[in-house]
Amino acid sequence: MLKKNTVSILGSTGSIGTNTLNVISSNQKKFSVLSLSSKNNINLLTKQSVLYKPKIVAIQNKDKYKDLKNNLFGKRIKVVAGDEGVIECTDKKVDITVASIVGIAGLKPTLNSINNSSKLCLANKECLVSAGYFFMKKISRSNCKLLPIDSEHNAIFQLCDFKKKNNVESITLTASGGPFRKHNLKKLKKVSLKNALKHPNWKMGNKITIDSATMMNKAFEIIEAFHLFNLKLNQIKVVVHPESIIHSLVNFKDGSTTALLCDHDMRIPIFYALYWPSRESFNVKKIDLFKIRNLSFEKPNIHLIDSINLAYYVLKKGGPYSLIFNAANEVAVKFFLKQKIKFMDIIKIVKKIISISKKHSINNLEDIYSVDKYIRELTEDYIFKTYGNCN
Ligand code: MN3
Repeated sequence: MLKKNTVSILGSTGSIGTNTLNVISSNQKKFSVLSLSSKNNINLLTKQSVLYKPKIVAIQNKDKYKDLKNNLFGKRIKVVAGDEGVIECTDKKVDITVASIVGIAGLKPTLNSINNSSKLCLANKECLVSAGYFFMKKISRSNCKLLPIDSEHNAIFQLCDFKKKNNVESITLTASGGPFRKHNLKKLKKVSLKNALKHPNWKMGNKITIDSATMMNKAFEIIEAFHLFNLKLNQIKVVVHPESIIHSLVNFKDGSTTALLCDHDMRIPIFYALYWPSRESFNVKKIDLFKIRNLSFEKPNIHLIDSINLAYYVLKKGGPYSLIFNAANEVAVKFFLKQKIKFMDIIKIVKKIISISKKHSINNLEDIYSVDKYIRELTEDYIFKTYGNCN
């Protein structure tokens, strides 16, 4: 019998987590689940645990520990809780870790998983956006192979052997442009929460859906690409491609450009990452060029271009500015989701916080957390002062 690959999923109840389990269930002879973790969703975590029989499950919200423990009574599954519990899930040797916790909360467990995983399939953006230099240094000193799951970066990974990077002139990240790619400023100012949560192509969590609408998501992806592939700023380009069929392109020095095409289904990059370095068949919708007929390309909406420009700006400024960028955006999005600020305020607030932040020095992980915390408080204060009491 074939030896199964063990898999740990950090953030198993979110969109990437559930898609990962969906891929795993298509070939349970190949994979066995070692650990699962979730922030809050004990109902789904219970279901997943019963189905996939992990050795250990973690619920980050300690208040839900007792209920989860009761749900899994007699199942021979170790139940742990809190941040420590999530980290405990990464303490055992494992073949594959899928890191899909949303936000800065994913940083510590993902960093810990580098010590114990042969392969790290990364979906969490903050590891690269907030702690890119730190994270990549740790990867380069480890035996852990890093595979990006984010569809654009997964495409670039598939297209190019970055050991021969000197052949590459630049990369082009594609962006769907979100639901407001054609909106003028007047319309953008009136965008409702409901409309901002409707992404034309991808079904994702709320935070990333809003980030796609503001184009902040593409800005974070520029930062991700910068660290993942060790590129210069002028080597990273963005094109709006509303059909989301081309997932990114590599432009070689000799004039050739290669592109990766597939349906917009997150299970495809997840499948690729889980099976890498081999390729196997996957029962998923394959693209039909005769049905697609046309692929189109546009410049980003001029009224949202500030988001993209911020990525280049913070990378140029260096140090902790990407961290500041991310923290300020996370807070602004939180207030937009609570309908306390307007859609276009998100970009305004993030720009403002970046401009008033002083340069913090970052020497270790604790510095990253303390700057992150400081910027979140600063952003909240700023929002309270500028937009009134938002409680
Ligand atoms: Mn993406």
